[in-house]
Amino acid sequence: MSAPLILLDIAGAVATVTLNRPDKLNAFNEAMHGELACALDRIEDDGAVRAVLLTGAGRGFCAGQDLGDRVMGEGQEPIDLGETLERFYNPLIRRIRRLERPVVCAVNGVAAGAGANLALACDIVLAGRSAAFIQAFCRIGLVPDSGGTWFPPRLVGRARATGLAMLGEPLPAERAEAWGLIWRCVDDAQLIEEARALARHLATQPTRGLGLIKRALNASPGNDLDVQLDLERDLQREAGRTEDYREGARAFLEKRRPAFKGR
Ligand code: T3D
Repeated sequence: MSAPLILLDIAGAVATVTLNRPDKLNAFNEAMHGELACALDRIEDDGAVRAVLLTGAGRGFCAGQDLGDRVMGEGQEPIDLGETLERFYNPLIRRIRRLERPVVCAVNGVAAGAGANLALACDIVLAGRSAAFIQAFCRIGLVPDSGGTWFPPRLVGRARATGLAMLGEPLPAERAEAWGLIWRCVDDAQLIEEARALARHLATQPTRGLGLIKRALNASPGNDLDVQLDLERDLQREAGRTEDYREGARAFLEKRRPAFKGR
């Protein structure tokens, strides 16, 4: 039996998803997309999961699409890459952005092509010092996808996003942090433990409130201030009805640590 391409480990309230094709730097093929979709199904269906950690096995995080599946013979009709985005990559990015639970990404090595943008779709991105982000698409005549023309300009500005997209140079993790592309760069040896600790912490926090924060931040780039203020009003109304808000306010007044339940 062949090894699973995605490992899913649910421990307490944290689900850890590991991309597991290390010999190909965890590049995506269709089977891996299928297994990742199943892992996300399980996570979405499991109300006890309150935080997700995404990482890669081996020395790379993810090298994007497996180009071995894209080699075309002479005279052969090109594969419709719009269709593969529609079927695999776009639903993946949408699911991560819409999952109303925090997703931490531990970028354990190179993140290239769709692999870089998969990382950027996560909520809090930690990267090992030896990791790098590469918008590798231009090197092979493609356009950044999986959010590669959406996340970078919003995170680092158009000038830097254009340089990354048109030059395809590796952006080392330290500079990615300095530019504001990711949350933090940490020593390689500490990466997975720090990411786990962060995910465990988030899993004890007001899950519904965090989900509503994510919804507000997702909507923000397309809204003007008036629309965003209205959205904040609506989401705050919802947050104000949660058990966790009741507990948070009570715990503050009683000068004790809150015990959030994610409800
Ligand atoms: O196609 C569609 O459906 C549209 C969607 C597209 C989304 C995309 O992601 S397009 C972009 C695809 N990705 C790339 O262009 C990146 C290709 N990889 C690289 O440029 C380099 O591998 C890296 C810069 C990521 C890392 O370089 P390095 O020197 O550390 O490692 P390496 O030696 O190049 O790679 C190690 C092995 O992984 C190697 O296999 P081997 O020779 O040991 O058997 C290499 O071929 C393999 N590998 C790495 N990336 C891919 C890959 N094999 C297939 N596809 C890959 N993307």
